[in-house]
Amino acid sequence: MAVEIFWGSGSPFAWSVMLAMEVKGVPYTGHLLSFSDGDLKKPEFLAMNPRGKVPVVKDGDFTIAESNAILVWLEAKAPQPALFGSNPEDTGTIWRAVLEHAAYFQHHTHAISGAVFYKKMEEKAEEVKASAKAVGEELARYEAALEKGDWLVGSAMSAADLVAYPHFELFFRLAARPEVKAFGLGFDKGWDAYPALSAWRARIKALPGYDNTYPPHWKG
Ligand SMILES: N[C@@H](CCC(=O)N[C@@H](CS)C(=O)NCC(=O)O)C(=O)O
Repeated sequence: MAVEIFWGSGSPFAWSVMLAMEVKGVPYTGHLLSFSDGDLKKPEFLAMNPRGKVPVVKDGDFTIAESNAILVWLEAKAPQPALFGSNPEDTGTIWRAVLEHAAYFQHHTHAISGAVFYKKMEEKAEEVKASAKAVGEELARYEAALEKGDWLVGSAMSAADLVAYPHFELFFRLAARPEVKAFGLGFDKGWDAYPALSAWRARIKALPGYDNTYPPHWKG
């Protein structure tokens, strides 16, 4: 039986997992859930993940939530191509990049996206500006890293790339909204302000199966 993925359109965490499935060539059946219809809070979903968050993966009787945990499970199930390195040094460095992204990038973009989606930009202006500054500093780090190599860690694509990429797409999409531009957070040029990141983005977009993972509600 194919692996089942419960996901939501535009969830960067679910997108990372789906990209990893595609890259590893693991067949999966997707179950697209609706945030607005409350699918993630229905008893049958909460039985799989009491936190009511996507992604969740089911493989027969085994169920697992948390995107990074899913990636590690997937790596053990389908080791090639390796996403967590093939020697101790690469594995440690990839994990460092994955954890740094969670610790220093995601919660800042989360603060900004929360303010945008809940229309609280004015109310949370200080927090939004502080987070935008932190995001800018982190993007400069990523740009510098990608000026030195094609991938975030070492010479091959890894979990570090697949974890970070969807969050960048989501952030630049948010930054392009008129109400965010009006706030003058400094990201009006979007990806174009980051040539090395843009070249990396093109490499990710060229991955096999990429189109199957693109958020459907962003299309067209
Ligand atoms: N740490 C979790 C984060 C998952 C997460 O926050 N998912 C969001 C979508 S991007 C979600 O399901 N939110 C629904 C909610 O919190 O009600 C992971 O890595 O999987």
